[in-house]
Amino acid sequence: MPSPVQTPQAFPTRIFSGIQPSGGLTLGNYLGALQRFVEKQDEGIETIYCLVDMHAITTWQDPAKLRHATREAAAGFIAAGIDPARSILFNQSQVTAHVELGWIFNCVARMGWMSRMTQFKDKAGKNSENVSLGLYAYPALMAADIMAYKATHVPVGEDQKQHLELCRDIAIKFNNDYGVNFFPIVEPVIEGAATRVMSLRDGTNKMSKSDPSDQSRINLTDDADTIAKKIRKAKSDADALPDTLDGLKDRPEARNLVNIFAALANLSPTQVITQYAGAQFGTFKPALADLAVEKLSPITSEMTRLMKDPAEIDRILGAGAARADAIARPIVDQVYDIIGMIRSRQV
Ligand code: AQP
Repeated sequence: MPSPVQTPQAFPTRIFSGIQPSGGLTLGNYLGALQRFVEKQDEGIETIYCLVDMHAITTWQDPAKLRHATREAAAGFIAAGIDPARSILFNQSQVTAHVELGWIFNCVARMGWMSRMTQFKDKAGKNSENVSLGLYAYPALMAADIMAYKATHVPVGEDQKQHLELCRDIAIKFNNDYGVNFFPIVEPVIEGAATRVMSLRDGTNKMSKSDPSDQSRINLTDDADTIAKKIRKAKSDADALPDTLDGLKDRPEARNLVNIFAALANLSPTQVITQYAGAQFGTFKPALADLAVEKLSPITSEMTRLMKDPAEIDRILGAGAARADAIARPIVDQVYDIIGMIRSRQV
């Protein structure tokens, strides 16, 4: 019987996070995740960012569109400020350690844990018999993505909190099952004014790349006119903005627009509400549209420029994958040794 070892061991701070190239990046991805990725990189922390294409195929993807979306997401990361020399930027399928550890974690995670994942319930809906097994197992692969690097911190939007709790449970169970203190217990980094950006059509639904309505989201590829139009048409209400955040309690669409403003302007929602107390949406929305265009247009233009050279994007992803593999391979090899796999193949 292995003895549970829970001696706290210092793991060096290492950031890992990913985004699925299951469509174009949205303002939700940008404010909830990408902005944080850039901040962490600029703080000088070791940062590893991954386009999780293996997660994307948990729902069927047209191969040509998947390739395009992966390159476009890479362009989005770079345009938003990720420097491939300082951060490791790559696509998941080029580093096989992820799926290898993912399988091992499938054997660690419990069915009961997976069944409680609300994102699976939301995505599968009434169709749970017909969705892929991969969609169900997704959070175990996500835990492997993080643990293949022994990452300690994961910047994410609010919707990923439960998956990170599962990652912690898997790491704890692995450490206990094998009597080791091998994996760190990861900390979610959920920061900023817009950790859950909501749909522009319905303030109770998350803004999502896969929402059938393009009007529900701002894409990082939208031009200035489209961004301004989508914000002007965003669902709101007939009341003026209140003078405290409490006044937005039952006004999800208004709250969402205030949060988006705050995140884009690098202010707190309270500062925005103080500035716009008493303003009608006829005043607030154009101000928000101008701000969004000012912040997003340079990113869109740079993405367009980068997408003209897909071979260069592929080169960056390949170089990032080689650096990622150099970290993950020895970790996964140690996992094989811990769990009792023979590794005698000559390389
Ligand atoms: N609306 C959002 N607000 C704040 N953060 C968000 N994120 C996604 N949507 C929002 C954060 O972006 C990171 C990458 O998410 P993902 O694309 O890998 O998966 P997702 O959460 O399932 O995003 P989508 O847009 O809803 O994708 P689809 O439609 O393909 O399922 C995560 O950190 C997430 O929190």
